[in-house]
Amino acid sequence: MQKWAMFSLFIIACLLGTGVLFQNISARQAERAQEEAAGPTLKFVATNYQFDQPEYTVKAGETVTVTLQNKEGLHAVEIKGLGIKLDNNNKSQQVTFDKPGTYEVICALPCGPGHDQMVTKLVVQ
Ligand SMILES: [Cu+2]
Repeated sequence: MQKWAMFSLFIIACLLGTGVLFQNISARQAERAQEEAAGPTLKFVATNYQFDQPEYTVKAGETVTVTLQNKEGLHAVEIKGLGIKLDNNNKSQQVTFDKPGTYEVICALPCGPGHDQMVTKLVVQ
């Protein structure tokens, strides 16, 4: 009798485990589908005192979701010559880059002693 009870508990635990596993997988799939639906993205991750990449690339003519993530400190990002500026109040913007070229990207908010070094590049191909 006790053996049966243990066995039943074991089966229930297995079923619960499998359920949780599948739930995780479908949640991840939904997340990925959402990202794909959002289209191409250009994400600037800012820390004290740099951006996460020395160079970013986008394709000309493509509509891109440009976002700023302040991972450390408080920064703003400006793509020079295009009039695109993002900060904590306006973290995301849809942009279609029409003109191929290399654009200077800077931090547009005096953020501290390393502020002047917060420079990166955007290449529109
Ligand atoms: Cu700055």
